[in-house]
Amino acid sequence: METTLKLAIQKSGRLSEGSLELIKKCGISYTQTLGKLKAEAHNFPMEFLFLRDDDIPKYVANGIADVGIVGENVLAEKNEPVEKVEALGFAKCRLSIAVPRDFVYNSLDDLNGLKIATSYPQILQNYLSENQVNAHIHVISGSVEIAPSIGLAKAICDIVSSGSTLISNGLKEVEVIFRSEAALIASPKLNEVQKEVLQQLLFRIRSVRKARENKYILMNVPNESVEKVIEILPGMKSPTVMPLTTEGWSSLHSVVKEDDFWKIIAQLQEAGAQGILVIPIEKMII
Ligand code: PRT
Ligand code: ZN
Repeated sequence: METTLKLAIQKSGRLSEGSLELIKKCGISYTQTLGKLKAEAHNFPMEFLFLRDDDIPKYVANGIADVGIVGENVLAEKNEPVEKVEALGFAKCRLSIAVPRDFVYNSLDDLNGLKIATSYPQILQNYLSENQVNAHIHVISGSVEIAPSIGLAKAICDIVSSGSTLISNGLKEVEVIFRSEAALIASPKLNEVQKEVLQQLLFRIRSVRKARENKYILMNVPNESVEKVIEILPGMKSPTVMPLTTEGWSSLHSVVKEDDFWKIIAQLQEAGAQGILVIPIEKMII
């Protein structure tokens, strides 16, 4: 198949698994050879480039790749001329300022005059400037969390997910300055064919993500309770109701949001629903 769109994804790291899983769920298959930097899709006009995440915005900007999957934090930090096409909902994290546990912190003013270690000088500088804080940014490329304990800086600004890294380094989170998730980015210079392929990819991504948020639900309901159960179900459209061979009972099918499901389960049972099955949906096109 002729390649038209080159997609840059992280070679190995926190974005790799989510990126590859999404591609797979989109029905795009490829053979990855260990150690290789490139792979070609078998059934979609796409080629993959496996890169370090920090390089992805630059490569998309200069045309080595056409589209890419990267954290919004890296995208904001690198500030390359690329377009954010879609947030993808995985690799969620935040960029936060943290100080030693015994630091008496009341407000951003307490950071004035301090040295803050970070790998995100651009985002941090923008935030400090917006808030009229005068602090010194000390750029380090890794292990930012150890900076205060070795006397390199009084505070840090780093990626936080569960928060356990901060805690185990004797730090506390005091300000969230940026929220991030993986995003699909694209070069502004795509040709018409590439734009069309990107739209096809986006259509698949949205179908996969919609499906992931929703569940197919089936249950048996006594006929006299059908109306009541339908009222409880926040379904896509009106649910399907089919008679069961058992006299006086119906089978009811619908689609519910996973989050909603947990809220309504007790109400459904109370209304008389039995044999409730909740089934994952592969793709959802609406
Ligand atoms: O080698 P390469 O340069 O490609 O990878 P990398 O080491 O620079 O990045 P990687 O794989 O660590 O992260 C890639 C992207 O994943 C980041 O740019 C974020 O968008 C996103 N992400 C999501 C995270 C985290 N969660 C995360 N927890 N990136 C880093 N962390 C680190 C953080 O730096 C800190 O050391 O995890 C630690 C904090 O985690 P908690 O759970 O203890 O709070
Ligand atoms: Zn990186």
